[in-house]
Amino acid sequence: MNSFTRRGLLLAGVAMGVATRGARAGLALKPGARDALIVVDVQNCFMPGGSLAVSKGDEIVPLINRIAKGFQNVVLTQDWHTPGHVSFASAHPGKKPFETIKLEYGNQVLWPDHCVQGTDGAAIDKGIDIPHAELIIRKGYHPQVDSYSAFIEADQHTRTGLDGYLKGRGIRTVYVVGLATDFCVAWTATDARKLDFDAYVIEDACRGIDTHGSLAAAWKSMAKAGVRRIQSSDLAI
Ligand code: VGL
Ligand code: ZN
Repeated sequence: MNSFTRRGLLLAGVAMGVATRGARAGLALKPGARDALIVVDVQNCFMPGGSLAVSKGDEIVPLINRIAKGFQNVVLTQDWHTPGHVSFASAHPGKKPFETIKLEYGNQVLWPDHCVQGTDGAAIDKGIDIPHAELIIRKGYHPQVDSYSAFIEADQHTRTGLDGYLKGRGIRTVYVVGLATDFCVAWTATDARKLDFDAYVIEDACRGIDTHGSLAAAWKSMAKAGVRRIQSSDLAI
Protein backbone atom coordinates (compact mmCIF):
# COMPACT_ATOMS: atom_id res chain seq x y z
CA MET A 1 0.00 0.00 0.00
CA ASN A 2 1.49 3.36 -0.96
CA SER A 3 1.32 6.31 1.38
CA PHE A 4 -1.53 7.97 -0.56
CA THR A 5 -3.73 4.89 -0.23
CA ARG A 6 -2.96 4.63 3.48
CA ARG A 7 -3.77 8.32 3.98
CA GLY A 8 -7.05 7.90 2.07
CA LEU A 9 -8.10 4.97 4.26
CA LEU A 10 -7.22 6.92 7.37
CA LEU A 11 -9.29 9.93 6.31
CA ALA A 12 -12.23 7.68 5.42
CA GLY A 13 -12.00 6.10 8.86
CA VAL A 14 -11.97 9.48 10.60
CA ALA A 15 -14.96 10.65 8.53
CA MET A 16 -16.89 7.48 9.41
CA GLY A 17 -16.13 7.94 13.09
CA VAL A 18 -17.48 11.49 13.01
CA ALA A 19 -20.63 10.36 11.19
CA THR A 20 -21.24 7.55 13.69
CA ARG A 21 -20.83 9.76 16.73
CA GLY A 22 -22.57 12.84 15.38
CA ALA A 23 -25.56 11.53 13.49
CA ARG A 24 -26.33 7.84 13.79
CA ALA A 25 -25.40 6.83 17.30
CA GLY A 26 -25.83 10.26 18.94
CA LEU A 27 -23.29 11.91 21.22
CA ALA A 28 -23.68 9.29 23.97
CA LEU A 29 -23.62 11.81 26.81
CA LYS A 30 -23.96 9.93 30.08
CA PRO A 31 -25.18 12.08 33.01
CA GLY A 32 -23.33 11.54 36.28
CA ALA A 33 -22.95 13.01 39.78
CA ARG A 34 -21.74 16.39 38.49
CA ASP A 35 -24.65 16.85 36.07
CA ALA A 36 -28.12 18.21 36.80
CA LEU A 37 -31.29 18.28 34.75
CA ILE A 38 -33.25 21.54 35.06
CA VAL A 39 -36.92 21.11 34.17
CA VAL A 40 -38.16 24.63 33.42
CA ASP A 41 -41.73 25.81 34.04
CA VAL A 42 -43.77 22.76 33.02
CA GLN A 43 -46.80 24.41 34.61
CA ASN A 44 -50.52 24.40 33.85
CA CYS A 45 -50.58 27.99 32.51
CA PHE A 46 -48.12 26.98 29.76
CA MET A 47 -50.03 23.86 28.74
CA PRO A 48 -52.67 23.82 25.96
CA GLY A 49 -55.75 25.52 27.42
CA GLY A 50 -53.64 27.55 29.87
CA SER A 51 -53.54 31.35 29.99
CA LEU A 52 -50.12 31.53 28.27
CA ALA A 53 -50.32 28.27 26.35
CA VAL A 54 -47.18 27.11 24.55
CA SER A 55 -48.13 25.23 21.41
CA LYS A 56 -47.67 21.46 21.92
CA GLY A 57 -46.25 22.03 25.38
CA ASP A 58 -47.95 18.84 26.56
CA GLU A 59 -45.98 16.72 24.07
CA ILE A 60 -42.74 17.00 26.01
CA VAL A 61 -44.02 15.69 29.35
CA PRO A 62 -43.50 11.93 28.72
CA LEU A 63 -40.08 12.62 27.20
CA ILE A 64 -39.02 14.76 30.19
CA ASN A 65 -40.11 11.99 32.57
CA ARG A 66 -38.00 9.49 30.62
CA ILE A 67 -34.95 11.78 30.48
CA ALA A 68 -35.22 12.54 34.21
CA LYS A 69 -34.86 8.82 35.02
CA GLY A 70 -31.32 9.08 33.65
CA PHE A 71 -30.30 11.90 36.03
CA GLN A 72 -29.34 11.60 39.71
CA ASN A 73 -29.86 15.34 40.14
CA VAL A 74 -33.04 17.04 38.98
CA VAL A 75 -34.22 20.58 39.72
CA LEU A 76 -37.70 21.81 38.78
CA THR A 77 -38.52 25.48 38.30
CA GLN A 78 -41.80 27.33 38.73
CA ASP A 79 -42.69 30.73 37.33
CA TRP A 80 -44.22 32.29 40.46
CA HIS A 81 -45.68 35.76 40.00
CA THR A 82 -47.49 38.07 42.38
CA PRO A 83 -51.02 39.16 41.36
CA GLY A 84 -50.69 42.27 39.17
CA HIS A 85 -47.06 41.43 38.32
CA VAL A 86 -45.14 43.97 36.21
CA SER A 87 -44.84 41.41 33.36
CA PHE A 88 -48.64 41.21 32.97
CA ALA A 89 -50.23 43.37 30.24
CA SER A 90 -53.18 43.81 32.61
CA ALA A 91 -50.92 45.85 34.92
CA HIS A 92 -50.32 48.46 32.19
CA PRO A 93 -53.50 50.29 31.12
CA GLY A 94 -53.92 50.39 27.35
CA LYS A 95 -51.34 47.64 26.72
CA LYS A 96 -52.06 44.27 25.20
CA PRO A 97 -50.35 40.89 25.67
CA PHE A 98 -47.24 40.36 23.50
CA GLU A 99 -46.55 44.12 23.23
CA THR A 100 -43.20 45.28 24.58
CA ILE A 101 -42.59 48.14 27.00
CA LYS A 102 -39.48 49.71 28.44
CA LEU A 103 -38.95 49.27 32.15
CA GLU A 104 -36.08 50.46 34.33
CA TYR A 105 -34.16 47.24 33.74
CA GLY A 106 -34.79 47.08 29.96
CA ASN A 107 -37.40 45.84 27.50
CA GLN A 108 -40.19 43.71 28.87
CA VAL A 109 -42.59 41.63 26.80
CA LEU A 110 -46.07 41.90 28.32
CA TRP A 111 -47.87 38.62 28.90
CA PRO A 112 -51.38 37.48 29.72
CA ASP A 113 -51.72 36.96 33.49
CA HIS A 114 -50.04 33.63 34.26
CA CYS A 115 -48.51 31.54 37.04
CA VAL A 116 -49.89 33.56 39.94
CA GLN A 117 -48.56 32.28 43.26
CA GLY A 118 -50.64 29.51 44.78
CA THR A 119 -53.08 29.18 41.88
CA ASP A 120 -53.84 26.00 39.95
CA GLY A 121 -52.31 27.61 36.86
CA ALA A 122 -48.98 27.86 38.64
CA ALA A 123 -48.96 24.20 39.65
CA ILE A 124 -46.59 21.82 37.91
CA ASP A 125 -48.37 19.71 35.27
CA LYS A 126 -49.87 16.56 36.77
CA GLY A 127 -48.17 14.43 34.14
CA ILE A 128 -44.71 15.30 35.48
CA ASP A 129 -43.53 12.20 37.32
CA ILE A 130 -40.09 12.88 38.80
CA PRO A 131 -40.30 11.86 42.46
CA HIS A 132 -36.51 11.99 42.87
CA ALA A 133 -36.31 15.72 41.97
CA GLU A 134 -34.35 17.36 44.79
CA LEU A 135 -35.25 21.05 44.49
CA ILE A 136 -38.10 23.19 43.21
CA ILE A 137 -36.94 26.74 42.65
CA ARG A 138 -39.41 29.57 42.14
CA LYS A 139 -38.70 32.76 40.24
CA GLY A 140 -40.45 35.97 39.18
CA TYR A 141 -41.82 36.61 42.68
CA HIS A 142 -40.65 40.22 42.96
CA PRO A 143 -43.67 42.35 41.90
CA GLN A 144 -41.61 44.82 39.84
CA VAL A 145 -39.03 42.47 38.25
CA ASP A 146 -39.51 39.54 35.87
CA SER A 147 -37.25 36.51 35.85
CA TYR A 148 -37.17 34.23 32.83
CA SER A 149 -33.91 32.80 34.12
CA ALA A 150 -33.79 30.37 37.02
CA PHE A 151 -30.44 31.96 37.99
CA ILE A 152 -30.61 35.78 37.62
CA GLU A 153 -33.63 38.08 37.54
CA ALA A 154 -34.35 40.44 34.62
CA ASP A 155 -32.52 43.28 36.39
CA GLN A 156 -29.42 41.21 35.39
CA HIS A 157 -28.21 41.35 38.96
CA THR A 158 -30.47 39.72 41.59
CA ARG A 159 -29.65 36.02 42.07
CA THR A 160 -32.23 33.34 42.83
CA GLY A 161 -29.60 31.28 44.68
CA LEU A 162 -29.69 28.37 42.22
CA ASP A 163 -26.03 28.78 41.26
CA GLY A 164 -24.98 28.57 44.92
CA TYR A 165 -27.11 25.47 45.41
CA LEU A 166 -25.70 23.71 42.36
CA LYS A 167 -22.08 24.70 43.08
CA GLY A 168 -22.50 23.66 46.72
CA ARG A 169 -23.52 20.23 45.46
CA GLY A 170 -20.58 19.91 43.08
CA ILE A 171 -22.64 20.27 39.89
CA ARG A 172 -20.62 21.44 36.88
CA THR A 173 -22.98 20.85 33.96
CA VAL A 174 -26.66 21.54 33.48
CA TYR A 175 -29.04 20.08 30.92
CA VAL A 176 -32.12 22.26 30.37
CA VAL A 177 -35.57 21.12 29.18
CA GLY A 178 -39.10 22.53 29.41
CA LEU A 179 -41.00 25.69 28.52
CA ALA A 180 -40.53 27.92 26.78
CA THR A 181 -37.46 27.37 24.58
CA ASP A 182 -37.16 31.05 23.65
CA PHE A 183 -37.75 32.54 27.10
CA CYS A 184 -37.20 30.70 30.35
CA VAL A 185 -35.20 27.80 28.86
CA ALA A 186 -32.94 30.13 26.84
CA TRP A 187 -32.32 32.61 29.66
CA THR A 188 -31.65 29.81 32.15
CA ALA A 189 -29.14 28.11 29.85
CA THR A 190 -27.43 31.40 28.94
CA ASP A 191 -27.10 32.45 32.58
CA ALA A 192 -25.74 29.00 33.42
CA ARG A 193 -22.87 29.76 31.02
CA LYS A 194 -22.35 33.21 32.61
CA LEU A 195 -22.04 31.47 35.96
CA ASP A 196 -19.44 29.02 34.58
CA PHE A 197 -21.53 25.90 34.15
CA ASP A 198 -21.43 23.86 30.98
CA ALA A 199 -24.92 24.01 29.52
CA TYR A 200 -26.89 21.84 27.13
CA VAL A 201 -30.42 22.46 25.88
CA ILE A 202 -32.24 19.28 24.83
CA GLU A 203 -34.24 20.70 21.94
CA ASP A 204 -36.87 18.00 21.49
CA ALA A 205 -37.72 18.20 25.22
CA CYS A 206 -38.62 21.91 24.87
CA ARG A 207 -41.31 23.89 23.06
CA GLY A 208 -41.22 27.59 22.14
CA ILE A 209 -43.58 30.57 22.16
CA ASP A 210 -41.99 32.29 19.10
CA THR A 211 -43.32 35.85 19.27
CA HIS A 212 -41.70 38.52 17.02
CA GLY A 213 -38.92 36.10 15.92
CA SER A 214 -37.98 35.19 19.49
CA LEU A 215 -37.19 31.54 18.81
CA ALA A 216 -34.51 32.14 16.17
CA ALA A 217 -33.07 35.00 18.25
CA ALA A 218 -32.88 32.77 21.31
CA TRP A 219 -30.99 29.99 19.52
CA LYS A 220 -28.57 32.59 18.18
CA SER A 221 -27.83 34.10 21.57
CA MET A 222 -27.56 30.65 23.16
CA ALA A 223 -24.99 29.63 20.54
CA LYS A 224 -23.05 32.83 21.20
CA ALA A 225 -23.02 32.08 24.94
CA GLY A 226 -21.64 28.58 24.29
CA VAL A 227 -24.84 26.69 25.09
CA ARG A 228 -24.84 23.35 23.30
CA ARG A 229 -27.97 22.36 21.38
CA ILE A 230 -28.61 18.63 21.50
CA GLN A 231 -31.42 16.11 21.04
CA SER A 232 -32.61 13.56 23.60
CA SER A 233 -31.13 10.84 21.37
CA ASP A 234 -27.67 12.30 22.16
CA LEU A 235 -28.04 11.11 25.78
CA ALA A 236 -26.89 7.61 26.70
CA ILE A 237 -29.85 6.92 28.96
C1 VGL B 1 -42.18 32.26 30.45
C2 VGL B 1 -43.07 34.11 29.46
C3 VGL B 1 -43.42 34.62 30.69
C4 VGL B 1 -41.48 30.94 30.28
C5 VGL B 1 -42.51 32.73 31.69
O1 VGL B 1 -41.61 30.07 31.15
O2 VGL B 1 -40.80 30.77 29.25
N1 VGL B 1 -42.44 32.95 29.35
N2 VGL B 1 -43.14 33.93 31.79
ZN1 ZN C 1 -43.76 34.60 33.68
